[in-house]
Formats: sequence, C-alpha cells, structure tokens
Amino acid sequence: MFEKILIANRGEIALRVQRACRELGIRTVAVHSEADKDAKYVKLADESVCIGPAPSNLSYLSVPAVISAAEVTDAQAIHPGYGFLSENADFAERVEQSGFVFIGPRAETIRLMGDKVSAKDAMRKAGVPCVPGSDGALPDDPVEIIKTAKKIGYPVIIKAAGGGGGRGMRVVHTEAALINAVTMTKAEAQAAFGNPVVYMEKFLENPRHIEIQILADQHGNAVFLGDRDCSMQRRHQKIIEEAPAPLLNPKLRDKIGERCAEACRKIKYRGAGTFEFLYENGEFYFIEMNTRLQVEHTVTEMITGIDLVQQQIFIAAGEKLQFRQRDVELRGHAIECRINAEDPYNFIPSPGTINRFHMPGGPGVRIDTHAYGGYVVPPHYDSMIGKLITYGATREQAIARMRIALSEMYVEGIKTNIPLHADLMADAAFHLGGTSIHYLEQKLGIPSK
Ligand code: MV4
Repeated sequence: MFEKILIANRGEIALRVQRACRELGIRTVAVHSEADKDAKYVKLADESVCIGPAPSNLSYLSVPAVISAAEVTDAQAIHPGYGFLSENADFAERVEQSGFVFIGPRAETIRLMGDKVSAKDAMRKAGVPCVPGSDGALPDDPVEIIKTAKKIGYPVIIKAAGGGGGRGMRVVHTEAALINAVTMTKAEAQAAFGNPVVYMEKFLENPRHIEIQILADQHGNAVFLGDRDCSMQRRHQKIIEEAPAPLLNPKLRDKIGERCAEACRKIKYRGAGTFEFLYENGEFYFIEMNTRLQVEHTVTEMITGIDLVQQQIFIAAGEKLQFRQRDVELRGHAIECRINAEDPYNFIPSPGTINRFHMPGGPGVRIDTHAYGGYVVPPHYDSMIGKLITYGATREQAIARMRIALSEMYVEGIKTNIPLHADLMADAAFHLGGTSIHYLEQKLGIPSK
C-alpha cells in the first residue's frame, strides 16, 4: 500500500480524499494556490506545497507544478479529485511517466472516453445501449447528413466529439435548419475544443439523467454500485442527486448495471467510473462516461456502505476488489444537496467571508465541507462550498431529514442556495420523484440557454 499520496485538488474533495487516506494510515500532501494557503485541508494535511497563484491555470491546472510537488515531497501516488486535471489524459500519462501512480484509469481509457464519438462507439460495441444516432462522426457531405437525420427522425441533436457535460450541442427540429446547425456546431467545436468533429443523435425531449457507478480492478473484476438520479439541474450544474433513482424497476437497474460492469471488463477499465444515461419511457440510453470520482459519489457510499475513495486507492495499488456483485447491497435512500455560495434564485456567485457557520447533525446526516466560521470563499473557483447528504431507510425519511438539516444549517456573510433546497424539499413533484432534467428550469421559469 502507498505510504504517501498527493491530492491534486482543493475544497471539500481535498478534505474528503485526505480523510480516506488518514483512515488507511497513508500520509497526505496537499497542494494549494496562494488563494488557498489558509484552507483547512492545507493545515490538516501532513505536508503542503504552494503550486502557484490563485488562477487555476497557473496552479491546480498546471501539470509541471503538480508533478514537481510530488517529486519534492516523495509522494507515490496522485489523487486528482474531480474537475481540474482529473480527466486530462496527458496529465495521467505524465504522472505515470514520472514514476508516480495515477489514482484513476489508464491514460488511454481517459482519452477514449474524452472523445465522445470513440466513447460511444466503444460502449456500443461492449453491449451498452446508446441513443440512436449517426454511426460515429458526421461526414462532410450534406446529402449524407440529411439522410442520417431522416433515418433517425426529428428532432435531432448535433454534439461535438470534444464536448461533453453540455458544451457544444445544438438541437435541430427541421431539415431546413439542419446543415446550418451542423456548420455552426462544427465551427464552435473547432474554436472551443480544437476538434471540429460532430455526431448526431435522436433528441430525447423529456429524459431523466440516471448514472451507474462502477468499480473495476486491474485483475479483470468489475462491479456496479447501483445508480444515481441527477436530473435536478440548471444549465448542466447538478444541484440535487439521489440514490437509488426513484421509481426505477430493480430488475432494470440490475440489467443496465450488469451491462456497464461487463463493458468495464471488456475494455479493461481500471478504477471508479460512471456511465451517464438518459432515461425515458423505461429505456436507458448511454451518453457519456466519466472516468473520475464524481461530486455525488457520496450518495452511493451512503446506500452501499462502500468508501469509494478508499476503493480507488486499493485499485490503484493493484489490489483485487474485496467483494463481488452479490456482496453489494443497496440499502435505504440518500439525497445530496450541493451547497453553493451563490444567490439562490439568480445563481450569481457570492464569494466572501463566512462570518458564522453552523452545521446540521443528527441521525443520517453527513456534511462534506471545507468551510467554517471565518472562512473566506475565494472568487477564483467554483461556488460549491459543501455538500449536505442525508440518509434514510426510505426516500421519505431521507427527505424529512434533509428538510430538518437544511433548517438547522446557518451560513452568515455570503449568500447560499440553501433557500432553494428548502423550497425543493417541499416541492410536490420532487416528492413524487422522477422529475425530468428540465423540471428545475421550468419551475424557476428560466430559459435553459
Ligand atoms: C442529450 C439530450 C437529449 N437527447 N442527448 C447535456 C449534457 C450532456 N452530458 C448531454 N446532454 C444532453 N444530451 C440527446 N440525444 C439532453 C441533454 C441535456 C441534459 C442531459 C443531462 C443532464 C442535463 C441536461 C440538460 C439539458 C440537456
């Protein structure tokens, strides 16, 4: 097992990874920007290294700075967290070339999944159901493009191969608008990702976003750890996630989960990963795979009792999975509310000093945060300051506990989205469960673009 791990991230996830290491007796190295020098996870780490000034591109996104920090501290492995360098194949490659272990998939897997055309192709070949669409990249010939759309049926969506997470997409409703939409999306994709390749899918009008968590070791074993519903979002920013997805047939869950685990065995996936699906009319359609730990991994931990970060570390160290699929039991229900430093209704970021900070507690309440009274939320990074997670024997109990926890939580000095979460916990459609990806934007009466 590793003796020392460098955590190439900040905020709540830096603290989360540190806690997992500490429990395993692994020493930790925190890296931080000048803006984060007084952060709690920096003080709590065994060692820390300042890797640059506040802007992320000069610190948390700097490959040489992170690798130098690993060299000077003699760390053996690097945990990338989420965001920043976590899905950067070149970084993963450089980490391994420098003699460190990257706690995540092989660089070539990250690269395969980073290109949404190759990801979909690999998953279709591995038996994962995908959204009907073009076979790979769209050709240049407009006649062929029109034929493809006709075969799929309108509306269609044009997506950039280099995109993902909602960037570089365009919905097309008529043949008259098709060629111009393809041309525009290609130009935008070239400008944004340096890659003009686009592909086409049937546009699903009212889906839910359901994802499957998997773990795969380096010995050919893979398991799925149930699913999460992440449909409550605005502009591709998730705000509430839950596990398991409400109203999902358990047989269907097992079927799609097993397809994902089998795909991992086929492509020799390593580490933790997430298959993202759109779910509509009882069918799953694969859209993308995330090769990192996700923000919402916590709800899976609550219903499985499995520490995903520790599992990532065991897998990276070359160990075999300690459990099989039949040992994985989904028990109860968990909900996560992302607590953001922002105006609850117009979503404008609200950095600054937190004067007072009271955390909720009680049975089934978990809070993952690096914030505290006196903490200054820097303006340079994303606005998430923590995650409030509740667990219950049933979804109703998890919701009841969330309402109470939100009412106990008190943050003074900056705006947070706690009032929005409190509204949603009292929302009739949320209580019924199974709301679509458009629900929140419709409820708030705001356009999605
Ligand atoms: C779609 C779609 C409808 N039909 N693909 C947006 C993020 C990216 N991961 C894929 N996205 C979508 N792809 C087809 N064929 C609708 C979305 C989408 C969405 C998906 C998941 C969560 C939130 C979303 C919000 C708007 C659109």
